[in-house]
Amino acid sequence: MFRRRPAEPAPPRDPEPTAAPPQTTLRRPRRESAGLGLRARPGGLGARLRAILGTSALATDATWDELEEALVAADMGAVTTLELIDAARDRLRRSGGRAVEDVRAALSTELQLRLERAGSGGWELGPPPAVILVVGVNGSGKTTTIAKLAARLRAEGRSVILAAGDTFRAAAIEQLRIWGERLSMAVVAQRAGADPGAVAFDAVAAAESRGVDAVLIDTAGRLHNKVQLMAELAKIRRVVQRRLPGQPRHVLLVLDATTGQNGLVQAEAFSREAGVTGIVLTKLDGSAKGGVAVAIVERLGVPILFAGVGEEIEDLAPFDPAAYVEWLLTE
Ligand SMILES: Nc1nc2c(ncn2[C@@H]2O[C@H](COP(=O)(O)OP(=O)(O)OP(=O)(O)O)[C@@H](O)[C@H]2O)c(=O)[nH]1
Ligand SMILES: [Mg+2]
Repeated sequence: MFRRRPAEPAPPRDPEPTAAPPQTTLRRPRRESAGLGLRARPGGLGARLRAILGTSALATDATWDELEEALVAADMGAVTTLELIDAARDRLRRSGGRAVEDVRAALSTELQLRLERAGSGGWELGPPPAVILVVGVNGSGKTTTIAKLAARLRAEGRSVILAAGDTFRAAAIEQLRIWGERLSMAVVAQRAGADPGAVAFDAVAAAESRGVDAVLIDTAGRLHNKVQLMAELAKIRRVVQRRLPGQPRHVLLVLDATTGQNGLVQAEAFSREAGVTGIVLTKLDGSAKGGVAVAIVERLGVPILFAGVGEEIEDLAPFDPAAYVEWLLTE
């Protein structure tokens, strides 16, 4: 799921029509295989682990202390790290292992257990139309993720409508329209400043009457204040629910991996108040740390469903805990 590719500077956000990326031939979403194309990360956790575990054949207390520091430095968070180290030590004690390769294996197992504990793969759409609400702070990658998901769904043979629920900025509506054109997909939009609930309602109604499989609703990442933002998201959910009981099927929280532990506080707020069912962790390609995924799942109890690994339409991979842990501990 991760590829070897040098990090590139991000282009400016919210392109106006003239600044839109050149029309390129859309490639199909990449096919995944576990561990495919692990990306090298200078200064990543892997190098640090090799240094720590390479100094002696047997793990000592000092080894565990150094591991603890390395995991915290990789954004795993102090609480998660302590708990993880304890669990890995326990696991080794029970197995009688003390060699450094046993330490690595124990860490790997415990990491995977934690990532899988919140469940995984829960990405069934159910009966059409499936409504997918996409939330997250501004700049986290919501709109880009919607385009990537739309392309993925279409490659699976499903029809999709995009809804421009971020009515806060005209540029946001335009950005989704551009994606709609590139993907040849219908975009339901109103003017800037319109009620996002009304946009969601229109999109759901259009999906019902046209027999569309999935509605992806973009939302604002920032309003005048947080209370307003949460109220707006709640209203969109209510509007959808009233029209289609049991929907939205998914509320995806888009989180930028490079914001590390800071992002987690915001994530908790969204998770509590917006009824988040799954996470998309974006910009893993640009994150030298990346350990935040573990802290997210531990703190929110919500599974990571997809990983954003670049800015192109195909740069979205189903989150595979085993491949992720391998990448985290190796690169
Ligand atoms: N490297 C990288 N860049 C990404 C990824 N996902 C999104 N981006 C970039 O992040 C920037 C912001 O993405 P948007 O999709 O506009 O973010 P947003 O959450 O919709 O932002 P607002 O509409 O302002 O709330 C853009 O430059 C994207 O190309 C990713 O997985 N990797
Ligand atoms: Mg956006």
